[in-house]
Amino acid sequence: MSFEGVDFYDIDGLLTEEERAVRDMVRDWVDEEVMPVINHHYMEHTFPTDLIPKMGELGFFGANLPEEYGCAGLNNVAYGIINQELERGDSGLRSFSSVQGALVMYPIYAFGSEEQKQEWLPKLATGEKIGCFGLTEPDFGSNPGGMLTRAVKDGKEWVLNGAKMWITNGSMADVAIIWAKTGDIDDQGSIRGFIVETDRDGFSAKDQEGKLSLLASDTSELVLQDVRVPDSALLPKSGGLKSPLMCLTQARYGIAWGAIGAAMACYREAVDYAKNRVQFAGKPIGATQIQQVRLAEMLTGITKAQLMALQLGRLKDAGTYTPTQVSMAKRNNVDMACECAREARRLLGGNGILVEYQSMRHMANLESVYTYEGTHDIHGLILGMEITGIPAFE
Ligand code: TGC
Ligand code: FAD
Repeated sequence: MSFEGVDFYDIDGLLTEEERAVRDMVRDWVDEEVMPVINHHYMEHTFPTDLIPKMGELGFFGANLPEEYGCAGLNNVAYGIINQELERGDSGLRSFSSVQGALVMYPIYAFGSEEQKQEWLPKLATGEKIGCFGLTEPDFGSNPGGMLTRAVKDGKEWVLNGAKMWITNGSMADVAIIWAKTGDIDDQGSIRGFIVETDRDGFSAKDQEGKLSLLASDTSELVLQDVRVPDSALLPKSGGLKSPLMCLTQARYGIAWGAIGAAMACYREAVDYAKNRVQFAGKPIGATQIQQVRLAEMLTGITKAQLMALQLGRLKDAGTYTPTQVSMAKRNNVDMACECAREARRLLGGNGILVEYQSMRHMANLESVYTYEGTHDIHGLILGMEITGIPAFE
């Protein structure tokens, strides 16, 4: 599939040679390895696990982390572009990579000891080990600071008890980053992160049944019942709710790019269909004003999102970006992608509900992306607080 026409403002011209090379490499890999199998996995509700080693070999996991830990050491724009191209394939594929890199490798990198980094990062970078991130609980989604999961010190061990909900990669994972309170249940400051191997006694994971979105992705519930881990499992530099929220900022940044990829796939599909589908008077539907305006709106939304993501990436590389800027991009770009997917599906008529076309798969996936990593509403409230200085969460 050609991508001419989904770069209306010559974003390519703003990229370095290395960033373009990364984009072309991931794009080709997605076309050759992901597109032929994704519908099968979506319909079977399975994640394409056989792609994991190659994703590791190509350097997708934690691609913006340093080479000394086996990572690609790319800048944040190139890292964002990887997310864009993976999500052009499927949001489930980008989710897998986001969780592995931004939510498992990043906390080990940012809050771990040197021994923890040496032990875990190279294996997570190759995909030899798979990780998940347990923050959300059944009664604490948008408000993770209320979490009930506890870690209590017992000699040289910690004992963890609690339940985590909606955990991407949960049933596939070898290791879970678990966030738990080590002090009073109303003390957000006592939240610490733990590296928990999933084969420890008392740890169990169960697939989330009944999903209608992100079907080619593992989403699970975790239960920790008197799970004992050594003191060395504690991420020593983690402290307070701020630590998991810092991880979310990394993942939200990747999503701001990823959503553009899903939107690009839907737009391309809609353009091709509009030019070829003939109704009334032997003319393609793309000759009608209503479909042309529909396509114009999609391309405008994508172009604005591309510019936002690129500038955010440049700010991140300069070390001057803020979590609130990430919130704006996650919120805008995912919303834009939801609109694009829905409009593309509608343009395709009856064919739009079939799995051999991509738009409805992306449309369903993007409903999860709209909700996870901070819902659209929560990012609106984060922005509102920045603008007014008044928190409106309660
Ligand atoms: P609040 O008092 O505002 O903040 C506590 C401390 O954290 C700091 N902070 C951040 N730091 C870095 N990045 C961010 N994004 C940050 N947001 C806040 C803040 O400055 C403060 O620092 P300090 O030094 O004063 O202690 O905390 P709050 O309890 O009022 O919560 C605020 C709120 C609602 C914004 C936060 O709880 C939130 O973001 N809620 C949304 C939860 C969420 O996004 N969950 C995602 C779970 S993981 C997931 O969905 C994975 S999907 C994976 C996939 O498949 O891709
Ligand atoms: P709730 O917080 O109950 O929100 C319900 C509704 O109320 C939403 O519309 C929300 O915007 C709104 N709302 C909430 N608070 C307010 C308020 N103060 N003012 C106005 N409106 C409000 N979590 C992890 O920890 N790890 C993962 O790997 C992970 N993967 C996920 C994968 C999938 C497919 C999904 C769907 C979720 C995943 N999550 C994960 C959880 C995700 O982060 C939460 O679903 C999300 O944070 C929202 O929490 P909730 O579902 O409990 O909704």
